Amino acid sequence: MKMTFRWYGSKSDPIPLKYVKQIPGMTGLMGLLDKPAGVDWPEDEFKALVDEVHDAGLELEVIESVNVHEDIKLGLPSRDAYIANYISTIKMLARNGVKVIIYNFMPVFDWLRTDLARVIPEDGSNSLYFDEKDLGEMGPLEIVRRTAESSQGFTLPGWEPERLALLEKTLKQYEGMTGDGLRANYKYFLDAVIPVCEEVGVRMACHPDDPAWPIFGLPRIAHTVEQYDKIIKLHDSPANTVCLCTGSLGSNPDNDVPAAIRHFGEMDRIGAMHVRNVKFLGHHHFREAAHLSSTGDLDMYAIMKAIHDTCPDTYVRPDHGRMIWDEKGRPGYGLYDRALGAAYLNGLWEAIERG
Ligand code: DNO
Repeated sequence: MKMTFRWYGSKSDPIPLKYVKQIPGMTGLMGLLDKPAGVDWPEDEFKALVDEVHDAGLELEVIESVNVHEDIKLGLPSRDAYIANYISTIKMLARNGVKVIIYNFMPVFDWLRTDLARVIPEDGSNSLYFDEKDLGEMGPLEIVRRTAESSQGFTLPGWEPERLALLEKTLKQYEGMTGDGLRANYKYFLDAVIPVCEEVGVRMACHPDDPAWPIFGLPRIAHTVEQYDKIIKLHDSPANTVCLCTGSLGSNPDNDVPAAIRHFGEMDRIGAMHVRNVKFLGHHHFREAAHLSSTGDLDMYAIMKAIHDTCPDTYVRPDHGRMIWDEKGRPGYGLYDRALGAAYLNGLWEAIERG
């Protein structure tokens, strides 16, 4: 296992890289460049990021959120130009040492919550929260407005202003799109990019829908094991993999997360792992918990054991943390609780290895 940390770059992340390096066992980052979907990432900017990360004594082998342009997901004629940019970015990242690219194929929205700072009554910390009932009352435009307002001035992954400016138009374009239609467009994308990944030695890792069910009537096709099996078959290759996010898949109690890890781990189809815990509060209603098993509903030992047994060399990062100790930061991406999460996951790992 390689323990890593999501980091947004020194211009936008208040956490100094030196602090990340000081978390015990931290080997590198899941990094990103803050670029709108569809853009060919500039090599000079990326090289500067690589140098900065290496100077801090960390690796940069995983990149997140190379976002897929909506025109690709919608299957519009303009998709070919965006796919060409995507391919150029893949080649550039590979030239600069990247091994895994995490992306998603969710229409319009990336992850979604109805409250970014819900107080946890037991200890006064706060965390990301979702209640479908609140969503019903809000509607897509309202949820976007609220999320932007409560993001503490930080851009959130998947909630980039350029994308949201077009929201109304994009929602209209999806009218009538079915799961099969979206999958066909996904295949077109994978058929173009996966051969390039094979050639340059990069793996694409698809992040699950979060939460793990359709929202606002939009089709979503990556939130169960069966759906991921289909995705893998769309273009069967060791470079077509899953970013298995325990908290996203685990938001639906019907998903057996350790079994899912074992299923894809045994097939060598896990490119990266996001590891966090979830507390169920009712139907389509949950909040994010501390990483410790007993504070939520996922069995974190079983999750780490499944990684250990089936994909021990994969990249892992502690996922969203709570906001604790009065830290001010990007919701879900503070330093303190993610550092505690990494330490806990490393502790489980050591016990599994030695036991
Ligand atoms: C949320 C993140 C996701 C993930 C993207 C990958 O907090 O885990 O935004 O990075 O879905 O494209």
